[in-house]
Amino acid sequence: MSSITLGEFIIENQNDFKYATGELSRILSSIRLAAKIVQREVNKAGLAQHILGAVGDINVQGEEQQKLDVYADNVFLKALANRGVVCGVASEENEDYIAFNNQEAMDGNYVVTMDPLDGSSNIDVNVSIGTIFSVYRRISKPGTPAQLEDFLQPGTEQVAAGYVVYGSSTMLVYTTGNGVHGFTFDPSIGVFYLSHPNMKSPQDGKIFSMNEGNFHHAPKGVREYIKYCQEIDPASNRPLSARYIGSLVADFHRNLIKGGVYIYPQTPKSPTGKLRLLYECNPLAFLIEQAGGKASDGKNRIMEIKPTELHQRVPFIVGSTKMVEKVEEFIKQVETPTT
Ligand code: P6P
Repeated sequence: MSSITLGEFIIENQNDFKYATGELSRILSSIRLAAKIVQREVNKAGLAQHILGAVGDINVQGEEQQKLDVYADNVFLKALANRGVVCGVASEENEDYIAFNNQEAMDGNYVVTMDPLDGSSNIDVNVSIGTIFSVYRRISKPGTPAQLEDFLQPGTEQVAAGYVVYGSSTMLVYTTGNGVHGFTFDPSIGVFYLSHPNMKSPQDGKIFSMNEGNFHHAPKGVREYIKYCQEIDPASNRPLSARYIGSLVADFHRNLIKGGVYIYPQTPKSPTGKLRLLYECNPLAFLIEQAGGKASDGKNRIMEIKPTELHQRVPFIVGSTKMVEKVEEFIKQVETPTT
């Protein structure tokens, strides 16, 4: 493993960033700090009964808030609020966006969208979970509180995005538009080391990830694709393998490294899809495109969708370019059958 730490890497590469004023470096450093704190709690969650179990509150997604969800949200908010470069945060755990009200923060030029602990239903069964984040430059006037318009920007406006996967090891993977770089945490000294420089998504793969409990309710084009994956055709390496952890960051991370496609389509329970555009789909779309892959809603490039609300959901197909395009092809065939 490289001996370059995340901190050194951020500093060494901050001039790649067109607004290189050190502000983005400070944001990434605050995310690094928060990730270390959350990692500590996630890794002892099995022991720390005071953390486990649902708060009992229901978050805006209608899901029971696990205490670790709430804890992670607070840790990231505090880390971001204290750096004076972020004026506001939109988080899965909060119905409205949070506009920091101290003057130093209001002078900040950036906003962050985040899912502080995605896949939290897996917390008490010891399955990998993750944090997902996006960074945008604000649109509203510096020196004033953040506004809704700052958060409703298309994903093409992201200046940075990344995730932390709390798994067999903890990794932080991010991009500032100059490739995707992965760092592995060494808990013995509390440092993230560069372990996966310049990550690239294989253009094709043998893994498809979908909750096949939704199979019969998914759009026909998606059903046709899943059947295509299951057919026997050695010439095209089929059948493919189904791998679905039920934790987006873990499924995404595996597919990014090995090649694969993750599909969360429209379902009767989630007629516009389950995953949220602002803090799940857009950050992962930025990362996968930077790694040479693709992300769409089945027809449109995820990052070109203009958000209309904070917790907007979209159908999400993300991963190896050839696999995403195959899904889009099946969807198109069903919608525009050849005569
Ligand atoms: P289902 C977790 O709640 C999440 O947002 C993603 O991490 C995960 O991929 C998906 O939902 C799982 O949803 O409906 O398959 O349980």
